[in-house]
Amino acid sequence: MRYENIIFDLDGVLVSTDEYHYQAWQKIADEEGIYFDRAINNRLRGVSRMESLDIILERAGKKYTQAEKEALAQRKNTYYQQLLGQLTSADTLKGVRETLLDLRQKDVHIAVGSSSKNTMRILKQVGLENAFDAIADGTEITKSKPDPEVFLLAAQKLGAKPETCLVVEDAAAGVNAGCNAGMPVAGIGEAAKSPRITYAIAEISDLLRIIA
Ligand code: B16
Ligand code: MG
Repeated sequence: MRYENIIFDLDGVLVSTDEYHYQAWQKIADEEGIYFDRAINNRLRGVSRMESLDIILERAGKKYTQAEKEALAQRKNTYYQQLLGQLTSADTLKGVRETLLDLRQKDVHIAVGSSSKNTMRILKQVGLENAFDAIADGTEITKSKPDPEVFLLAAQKLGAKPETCLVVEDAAAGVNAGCNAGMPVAGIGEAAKSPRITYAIAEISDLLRIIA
């Protein structure tokens, strides 16, 4: 077996929550009269809530105080959580459920490594809360991707050395976090084009070929 451990990003890899993040940030930007589009939104993938807000405020016509920024981030999360209300098991990405079961049957240890503070709620809502051997998320870290903290924590929870863990990511910040953790990275979606990845995959089930 080439990899005994796989650490999955959540948003954009396991579940299609990325569209809800986009819609919630778009609402905030519209309310504040700040220009925002999908290209800017792509820079927010894998990045923490407050750092995402800082990227959006680059286009703002005024300076925001720390208290104002915290209120905006809180408001965005309220909008995001309202949208999460629609999330069902149908929102897990193609092949995820079957591939996770196959990996566990092959004794591959699997974990989640996500910047999101909403990770547990999302996993419960799509019925994947018991699908992993370990979960490391935004509630447990001080530095978000591209810092390696969340992936190193996931490896530690698995009791695994970083170099034995394969990271699966869809975003530049996450690919860099995996590389900074000393882990090989499989890139999916936009991340499949990153020069820093070890493997490009079109869908999650391609992992079964990589680990064989
Ligand atoms: P929250 P990931 C990331 O999740 C998202 O990609 C990113 O857009 C979001 O800002 C971040 O989580 C924080 O999310 O506001 O729910 O704490 O890709 O690391 O699974
Ligand atoms: Mg992601």
